[in-house]
Amino acid sequence: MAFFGDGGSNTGAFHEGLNLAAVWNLPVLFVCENNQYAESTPREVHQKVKDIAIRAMAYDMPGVVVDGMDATSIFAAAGEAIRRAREGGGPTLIEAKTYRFMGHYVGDTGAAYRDAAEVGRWERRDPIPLFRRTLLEERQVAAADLARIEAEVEREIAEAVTFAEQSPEPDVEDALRDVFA
Ligand SMILES: Cc1ncc(C[n+]2csc(CCOP(=O)(O)OP(=O)(O)O)c2C)c(N)n1
Ligand SMILES: [Mg+2]
Repeated sequence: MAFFGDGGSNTGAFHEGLNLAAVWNLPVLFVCENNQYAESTPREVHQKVKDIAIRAMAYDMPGVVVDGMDATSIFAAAGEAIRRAREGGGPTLIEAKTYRFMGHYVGDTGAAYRDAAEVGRWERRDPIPLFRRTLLEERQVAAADLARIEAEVEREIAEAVTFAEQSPEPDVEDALRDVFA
């Protein structure tokens, strides 16, 4: 599975990757997290297509648009693509339409290029509370079970932070490990 953004889908590597994956019938999921901005550039300024998923057509692979705020939809779309890949059906391009609530980097509030009303519209569809509601109302999951899972995750994160802080500094050579260039 390869994850990238709407901006990333304009680069040569994206098109070359899809082309080769299609030609070699590789078991790959290309997952585009379309959050409507490439850094601070709105999507309509940097690409003309309405749906990035249609770019799959140029490489003769399935392209799927999915509601990136809805975990259940993503699970279903990914499941289908994974099944196809495992059965030898080749790669799939999935475009998840979503949003970035914060800025692009620490120090970027996002306020310089997005108005509060737009951010608010997307925040109302925040995938985490949305999925919580689905679990409580449609799947009849008990609120106490969600609270217990949340507490477990909080503890796991706290342990990971402690582990990181107490671990020795990495070696300089580690900076180049797993880097392909
Ligand atoms: C080939 C290349 N061109 C330009 C950049 C500079 N750059 C860094 S992030 C970015 C925008 C990426 O947009 P997107 O893929 O939508 O990711 P997001 O900003 O949503 O995280 C750009 C142009 C880069 N890192 N690599
Ligand atoms: Mg983006």
